Amino acid sequence: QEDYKLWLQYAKVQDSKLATEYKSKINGIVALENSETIQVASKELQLGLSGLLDTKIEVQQNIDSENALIFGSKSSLDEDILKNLKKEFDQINDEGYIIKTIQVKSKNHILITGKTDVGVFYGVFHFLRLLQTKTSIENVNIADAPKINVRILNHWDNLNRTVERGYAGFSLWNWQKLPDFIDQRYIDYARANASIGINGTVLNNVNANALILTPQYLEKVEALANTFRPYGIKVYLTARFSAPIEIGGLKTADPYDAEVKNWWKEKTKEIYKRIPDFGGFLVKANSEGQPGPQNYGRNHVDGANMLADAVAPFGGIVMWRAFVYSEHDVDDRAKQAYSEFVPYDGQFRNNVIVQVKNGAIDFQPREPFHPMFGAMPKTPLMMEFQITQEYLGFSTHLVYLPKLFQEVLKSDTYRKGKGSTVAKVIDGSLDNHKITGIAGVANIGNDINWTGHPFAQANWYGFGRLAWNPNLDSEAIADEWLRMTFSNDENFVNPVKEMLLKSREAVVNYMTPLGLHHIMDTGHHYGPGPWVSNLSRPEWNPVYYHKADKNGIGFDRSKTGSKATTQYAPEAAKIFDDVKTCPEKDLLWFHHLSWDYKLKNGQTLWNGMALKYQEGVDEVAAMQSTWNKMGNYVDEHRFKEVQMLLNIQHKEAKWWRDACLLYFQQFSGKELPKRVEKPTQTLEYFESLKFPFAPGNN
Ligand code: BDP
Repeated sequence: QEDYKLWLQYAKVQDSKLATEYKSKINGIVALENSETIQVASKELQLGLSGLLDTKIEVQQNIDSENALIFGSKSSLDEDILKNLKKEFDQINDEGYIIKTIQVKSKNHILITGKTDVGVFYGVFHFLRLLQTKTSIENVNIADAPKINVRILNHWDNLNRTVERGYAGFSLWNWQKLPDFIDQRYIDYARANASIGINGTVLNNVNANALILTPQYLEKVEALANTFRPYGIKVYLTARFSAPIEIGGLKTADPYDAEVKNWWKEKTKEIYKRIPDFGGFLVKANSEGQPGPQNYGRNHVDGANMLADAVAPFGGIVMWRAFVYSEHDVDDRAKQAYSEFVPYDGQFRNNVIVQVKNGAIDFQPREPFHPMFGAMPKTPLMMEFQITQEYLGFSTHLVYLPKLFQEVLKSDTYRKGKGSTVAKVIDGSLDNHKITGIAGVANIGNDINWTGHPFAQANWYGFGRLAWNPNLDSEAIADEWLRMTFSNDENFVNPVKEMLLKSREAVVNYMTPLGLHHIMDTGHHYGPGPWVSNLSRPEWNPVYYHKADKNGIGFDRSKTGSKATTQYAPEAAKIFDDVKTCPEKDLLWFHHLSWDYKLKNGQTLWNGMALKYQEGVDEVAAMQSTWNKMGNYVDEHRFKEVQMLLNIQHKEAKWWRDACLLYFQQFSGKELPKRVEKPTQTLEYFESLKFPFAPGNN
């Protein structure tokens, strides 16, 4: 089925001129080595080329004819080839690659090489992408390398195969059948990840279960690690801080306790004995009920450094999450992670990297960049994006997330003057860090199409591409994804690309325009719930975030309010503090404003907000009409699926608009502007809706 194959469809090249060019340049393929990685690269090339060129390409032992596609790592190259590649090799790191037309004995060939076999493999995928996206391979000359070292998926998968915030079925990991049964899915998962340069995977939920660290499970983890290794993917696990008690029989998990330290050292040794290239641990500690060092009067540094010392002898790392907010002292939840972590700058071991969500609250449709980025120059920080759409309509709504990712990566922290972007913080270039990382909370499950919504595949793809190079443009990524996944026909690519690029703003508009946030319903986070005010912790309630009353709406985080803006560099703080310079997209994130406040377009805040909600609904209608014209370019199955999903999205966009506007209207006391459709139900009706079957909420 097409949707299982993701962006690796390898459909026959339709353009006959190009097909002729490709065939003439690829007479046969020659592997210079025989490692496991080169073998899977060779298999991928054969699969890809046989589909794209609709003919079997011979595997040759030697370069005897002209126009061979030669691939192998640097160490396998002859001196006369090598001497012409010095400049290119200088440009790339260990995971980079070179794709170049070369001459051997005055005959032309295409060479794919790199410093390591995995680099070569990435080059193979890039080469296939050229053919998948209609690019000429006449005189190719490409040298590329990843800008971030740890490019990793975080699976929030539980051992019972439910997936926290997962909307694409159950976990891929079949713990019952492992280690002996290796599902083809694991291999296809690895291929898909390798094709976009993802080189790590955390198999289990950050709300961790210590059982994963028992020998019974480690045996299964080992089998997965062995499966993924040829594809350049390292396995990581979450470490439950209380594991020494739960599975180690100790009385405490205090990081100062000698027995506890020793337990982790021994446990780590045991893991590395099975998995010599084990990546390390991801830890959620003292957050939302998870145990951590604070249970013993210690702090994040104590906890992280203990684990770091355990993995250091083996080259492992610890990814320590900064997603913390305590229930005490909540004048502003947005300030808590910064307040708790920034004072520790410089105290973490050098194999600890602090993992920070893109914004200070929690994966909202839009958040300003997290103030921690740039604020801890002596500590490497890694980005945590959420690919799964917990707050953006699950796998029912079409939202192209690379737009969101790019917006965050391009944000200027001003920490070292203008141009100190978040991308430069996480690629290590701003503060000269050796370890760099970016994590995406996976949207993958065992649904046939992997991600629930066929278009959610683009978010997995786009995450990987931006992890490789955070400066890539989300539009270019959309272009290549569409071509690889569906069709190269311009009549398809252009309108659907536009639909993708507008989709993120559409969702912001019909859910949380103008900087609103966290106004979704309780628990499952699906659908509107701006009225919710009954939860035990104040900062769990939507009313805490929008603060609507008859005087206005919005959370004042400026210097007249919670002063969260002071956590940004002065230049950024100044921009956010002043309503005149604060970007309107973030207005109600930083300011509480009267309903009559005049927006830049001259509308009052109330009218402007209502019109944004309407705009969001209209944008979804436009997406529907675009898609409805695409039947000729897409297989019937995916065409119909997307059509049905867009219909739901349209219905639910109206639900968001009507529920939010009716609710806020109680405070504004104003009529809806003419261009806004009249709600068809009452506020009471919307408040009464319940979703007992929402997935991912466990
Ligand atoms: C929130 C989710 C929750 C996660 C938590 C986290 O609602 O399920 O456990 O983040 O990131 O977004 O730890």
